[in-house]
Amino acid sequence: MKFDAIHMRELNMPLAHPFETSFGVTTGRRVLLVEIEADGFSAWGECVAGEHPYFSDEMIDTAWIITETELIPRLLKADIGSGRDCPAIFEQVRGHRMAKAALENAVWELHSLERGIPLSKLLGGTREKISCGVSIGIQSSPEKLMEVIAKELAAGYQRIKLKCKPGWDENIFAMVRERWPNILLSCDANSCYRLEDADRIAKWDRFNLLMVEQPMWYDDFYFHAALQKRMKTAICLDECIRNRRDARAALELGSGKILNIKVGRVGGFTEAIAIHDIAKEKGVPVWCGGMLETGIGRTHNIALSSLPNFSLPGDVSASARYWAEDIIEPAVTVSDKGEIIVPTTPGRGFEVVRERIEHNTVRSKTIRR
Ligand code: OSB
Ligand code: MG
Repeated sequence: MKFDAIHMRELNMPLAHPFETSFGVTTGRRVLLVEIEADGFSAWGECVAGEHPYFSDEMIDTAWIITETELIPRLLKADIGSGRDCPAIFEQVRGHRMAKAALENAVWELHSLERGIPLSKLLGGTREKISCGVSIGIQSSPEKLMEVIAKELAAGYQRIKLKCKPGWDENIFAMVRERWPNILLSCDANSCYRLEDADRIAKWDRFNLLMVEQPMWYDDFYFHAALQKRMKTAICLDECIRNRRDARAALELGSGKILNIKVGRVGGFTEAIAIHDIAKEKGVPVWCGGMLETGIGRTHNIALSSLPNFSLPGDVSASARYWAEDIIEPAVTVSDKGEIIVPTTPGRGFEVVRERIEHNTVRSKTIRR
């Protein structure tokens, strides 16, 4: 199949609440969306690259350039059978996985619409509903954090993940564990610790955390393996897993015991599924991470989370935690049991609201075949 046109746009959307991690505070998102038009269908993809190259080496501005000048021209020239054809079409371009994922995921969505089946089914999903946790940013005070946790638990979320950094870690875990001894609790360092912190982290077993996410460098396997040997608590890898080879290498080295799969970080659904399968074969649980997505990326995450080895609660949560008004209808909601129902209608299963997308658009570009 040949595509008629691909539209790019940048949306500027304020977050309902600022989100603070060890690498900085995000108050609003600049989101690159792509829309593919073909055979009377329209399908969307969201690029999760940040405003700055702080989580990974991509950012929205680099993603925009690569999408416009390298990826879309290749895609418009190609004859595409399915989303699985995309990695080969993009292969000559090294890296830029978040940019590639936006387009590849739109191709998968398009294919699911054409076939009249839910995106989740096309990906190999088997779950009718997915288990949800929340990722809670660093707060202005411990008291404020306790309030936020209480609210999320009352809403039904099954797992609380605390963003942490030196000075906002052990003291916080102790306080939270004292009030909630039995909840599923984890932390995410976003690569902020170094070798001199290893002795301290190795003693975090006392907090009974489900996992410690990406404590060391964003590109490291070796020192994560050394740290994992010193602790019972699972290390979960996020930033350092770029592809299926990384997943295999990291698991064989013992760098972690759980994987966070983010479809943008690994370059699209094809690679995300491959990583899921490798983890499954090795008996390693995975869960779906989030990147403060709008409804388009969020619903793609729901579809991915329906695969069988997504056996731990993920970071995919309700639209309202991020946006005053999401760009899809209905917004993503979570039941009081902390679950999202996987749509059973064709495609992503949620309608895009074009007026809202237009309203938030600050630049756009159409490239035709
Ligand atoms: O490391 O998982 C992360 C947000 C932005 C960048 C990196 C991360 C996160 C989150 C939030 O943890 C997940 C979400 O709620 O979308
Ligand atoms: Mg993370």
